[in-house]
Amino acid sequence: MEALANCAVLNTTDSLKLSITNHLRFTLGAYIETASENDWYVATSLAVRDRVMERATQSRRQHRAQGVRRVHYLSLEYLMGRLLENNLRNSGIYEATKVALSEMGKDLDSLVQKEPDMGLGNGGLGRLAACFMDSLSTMDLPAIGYGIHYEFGLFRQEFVNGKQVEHPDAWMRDGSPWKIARPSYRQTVHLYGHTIQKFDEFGRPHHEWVETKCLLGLPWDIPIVGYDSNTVNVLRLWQAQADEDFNFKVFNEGSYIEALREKAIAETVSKVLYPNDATESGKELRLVQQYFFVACSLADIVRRFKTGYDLPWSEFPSKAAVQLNDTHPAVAIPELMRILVDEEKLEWSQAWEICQKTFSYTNHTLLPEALETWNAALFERVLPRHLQIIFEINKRFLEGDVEARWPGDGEKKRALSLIEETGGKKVRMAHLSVLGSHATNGVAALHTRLLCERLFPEFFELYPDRFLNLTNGVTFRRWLDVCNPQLSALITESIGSGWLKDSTKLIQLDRFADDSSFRERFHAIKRGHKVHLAKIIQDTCGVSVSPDAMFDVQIKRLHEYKRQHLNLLHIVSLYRKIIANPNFEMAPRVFIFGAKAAPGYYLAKNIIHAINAVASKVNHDPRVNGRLKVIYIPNYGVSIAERIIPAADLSEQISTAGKEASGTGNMKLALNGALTIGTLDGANVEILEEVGPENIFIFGLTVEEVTELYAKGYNPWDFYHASEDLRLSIDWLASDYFTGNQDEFKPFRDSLLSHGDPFLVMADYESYASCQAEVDKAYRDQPRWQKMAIHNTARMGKFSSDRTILEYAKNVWNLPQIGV
Ligand code: GL2
Repeated sequence: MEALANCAVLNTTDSLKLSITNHLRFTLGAYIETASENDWYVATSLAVRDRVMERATQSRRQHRAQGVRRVHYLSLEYLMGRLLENNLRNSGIYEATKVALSEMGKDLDSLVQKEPDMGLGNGGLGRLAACFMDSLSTMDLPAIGYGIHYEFGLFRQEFVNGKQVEHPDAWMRDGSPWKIARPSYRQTVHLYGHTIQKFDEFGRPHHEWVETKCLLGLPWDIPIVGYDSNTVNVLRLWQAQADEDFNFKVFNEGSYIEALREKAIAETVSKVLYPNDATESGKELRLVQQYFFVACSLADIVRRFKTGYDLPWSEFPSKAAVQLNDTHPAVAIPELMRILVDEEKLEWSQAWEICQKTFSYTNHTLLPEALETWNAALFERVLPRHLQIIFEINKRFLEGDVEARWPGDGEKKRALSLIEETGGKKVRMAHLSVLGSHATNGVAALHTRLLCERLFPEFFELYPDRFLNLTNGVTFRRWLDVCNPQLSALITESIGSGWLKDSTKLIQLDRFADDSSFRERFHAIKRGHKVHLAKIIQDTCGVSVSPDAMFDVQIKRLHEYKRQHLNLLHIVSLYRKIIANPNFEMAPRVFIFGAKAAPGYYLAKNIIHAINAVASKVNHDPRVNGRLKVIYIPNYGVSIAERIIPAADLSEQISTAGKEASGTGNMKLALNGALTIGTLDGANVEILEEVGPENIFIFGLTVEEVTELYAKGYNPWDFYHASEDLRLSIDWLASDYFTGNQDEFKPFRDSLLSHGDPFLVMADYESYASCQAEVDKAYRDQPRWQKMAIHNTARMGKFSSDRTILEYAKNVWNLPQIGV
């Protein structure tokens, strides 16, 4: 690996051995003879971190010396997973470290498993941020990721009698060798209080925010190692701490306990990740979290600008780009205005221009319930000055651009306003984000089109040039090289190295689909992963599955729009057919689910219970005779995904058209040679374009057909009565057969029938079931299936997050690639 030539001496087996043993002895105080597996994991990680930190410092120095523009990625979530193996492979020292450890009697692959997942995110949005961090370093782009140092990540899921139970995820109870505290960059954040207007000597008014409560933000840095590159950027996560002077008065009065109680309250701000995916709950603590990390991050960016350069404020955007990962950090817009107007005394219009040039915004969902709004009264209590600023932005906008474009049109003003007036005033964070930035992007072509046509039609009319599409991608390092090193090696052997950094090269694999000996090797790798996953399933679920059955996988958050229940109804239908006809022929299938439901999402939890109830019947029914197994792997997360994805044959991407903004699991699975059964939704549309209709299974209503169906009037009962298969399956599921209790799955059945089936499960069922019959036929023709699988892997080049990131760099951030 060329890029590391300058520190080659550090990367020899002997040097690594010395580092690891030194850390064992001097950092951990352990004896080599008696050190625990965890000690070995920590010592190895620290040895790797030493090498990485050297490059992080070099990168920072280089970026500063060249005075380059940096992107600052603001995200409330980062779903990083484990770091050791990824960092070893990305820095090209995996083999040397493996040898070093084995010479000391240790197995690297088992040490790697000691690392707890860093699960500081809910799902796709958080994992996307993690993939982007990998690509930013790999593509040599100057970047900093900002987020929250949550003490507890996404909850740990357990099933008790088939029902989800949540436990805290204490991922850093034992510390983490990857993070480094940077107390010298601590920040102070103000909250609550009130504003007063004052006048300067010329009688000009200005605002002061007074009698606030203070919090401190301590930054923790995590180095992000690029693949085959010397750039090491950092992810900077803020931990909330009580101000030293916090409630000093109470303390002095002798109320020691009371003072410490307040301190504990201050520290709850970074305690726990909100476990909601794509839905918001409007809670005060969430707003405080958002403002806390935004204020710390902007203060950090401003500090760097002021100390690094001697430039006027108008040059701020030429040094700093700030990307808002969804609306969660949108309060950054009024915060930067506050800094520029109140603290730096800039004119409003100049401050506003700087803001718009600095920020850009990614929208990740069209679901109305996920569009963040904040009750204005709550907002005012927590951030009184920011609400004033938002009102002022809104006033100038409505009286300026909107009035100029649509004079006297109250309807347009209502539609565009940053404030929703119905049912109590609410701040619309998506409108604020579009208005306060120079670019708004969707995350797949279809999603961006719907964003412009349906979500922001008026903004799109007013500012068409602000909107663009940037289709998501995933890092091929973690999602192929790390999770499927066997396939990675086969690809390199076949088309040479280079494809891991230039994914367009992957297409060279396409011609190997016709090579039967290649097909056999490709298939043997898949089978190896299936054997491995079968063992995990045996160990965690106590069910034995055959690696020769089709592994049909649906792994993602549990949500009605993702339609795990559509999958389940099809399973119930197969089960019924098998019982009715002992000779029913089908390729044996293992249906594999992995999904967490938001703890307060009652219906999603009912669906989990239903899947588990069906699983326990199917898996123990001798009449099934090996044709069907249903597996629900508990506690789905990044690490288990790395085991499931390489073992998958079929990838279920079956959301209601128009609901899944992009999806990224769809890309990871296809990259690892799973065929997709999917709707024309999100990035599935572009996967279809890449692989061709002969290599994918598409079913269901299109976005336009969904609209037509609603216009006609949708009645799920029509579909219930028209399909005997569907009717019998639903009624059976809602009977006492699966749990002994009639009412157990009534909520599930009601949602599909009497509550109107909001995600069109009934309407799409027949199309789905007949598409599944096609899948069955294709799987029974193994040479055909394997060809299709290879075409899928070969044609995924577009979906590398490197491509996505380079598009952001060119079209949004105007960022140079800097070799370090
Ligand atoms: C999501 C979308 O639902 C998903 O389709 C998309 O792939 C990701 C990343 O862009 O973003 N939006 C969202 O709020 N979550 C997502 O996963 N949580």
